[in-house]
Amino acid sequence: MTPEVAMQKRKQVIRDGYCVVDDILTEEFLEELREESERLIAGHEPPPDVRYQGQHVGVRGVDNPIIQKLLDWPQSRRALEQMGFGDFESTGGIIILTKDPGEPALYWHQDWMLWNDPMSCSPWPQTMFVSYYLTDTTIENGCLKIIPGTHLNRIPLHDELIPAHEQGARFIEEDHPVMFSDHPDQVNVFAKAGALVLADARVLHSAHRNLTDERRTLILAWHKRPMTIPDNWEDDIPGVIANRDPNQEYVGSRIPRELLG
Ligand SMILES: O=C(O)CCC(=O)C(=O)O
Ligand SMILES: [Fe+2]
Repeated sequence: MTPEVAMQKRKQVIRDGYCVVDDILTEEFLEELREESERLIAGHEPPPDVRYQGQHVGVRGVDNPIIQKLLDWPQSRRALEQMGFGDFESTGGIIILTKDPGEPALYWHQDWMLWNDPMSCSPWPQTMFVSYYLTDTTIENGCLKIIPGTHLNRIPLHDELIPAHEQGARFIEEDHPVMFSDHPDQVNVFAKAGALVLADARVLHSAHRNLTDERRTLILAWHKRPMTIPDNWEDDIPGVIANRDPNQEYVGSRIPRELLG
């Protein structure tokens, strides 16, 4: 990435809540990840409640050298640094998420779990998923959809959603009219295999159903930065963050209340 492109991607993450950086993984490493993910999936019995996310296999780098190699992948590290996100660290593991042929869509959700913490309204990202799709993604095979800007700004959909994952959405019906809806502002995120898809945990996202006869596999690695104002932040800092007490404990919550504008 040239410095200009990196700056443009950084701005996109801050403004829209996501970006895609092409050509991060080599074809050889992708092949290794395809084989390893198939091996891990074969030894896994998916619990029925995660069917909207697919297999949902969690693997820690300390337990698997190929996964550790992905978490340490120099091109990904370099891309994060070039975008000014060098203070993000992986949580040490990944989740393999699949959509097998015919499997349903993923519901609208966001993944930030600290909505009681003033840091929730940071104009910079605090938690991001670093995702790699192992096949090219299209509407037909279940690509990601994102509603740009929803990490910072409330839209009516926020107040109509059932909270993500274990907090409710795993147990909804496949024809839920809101959770699986199309939104006029949604963007389909087409990712080439080996690209890095970066998104702010707060942004509203979902994925299409897989209408093809091939499995769509995603390896998702959560990354976090410290609960501080970034050293390289030059824009305004919200008052609630400037005055935030770092020693206070905030009860976790997946529901955006007053801290989402
Ligand atoms: O399947 C995808 O493309 C996205 C997965 C996701 O956002 C999640 O499981 O939280
Ligand atoms: Fe998600």
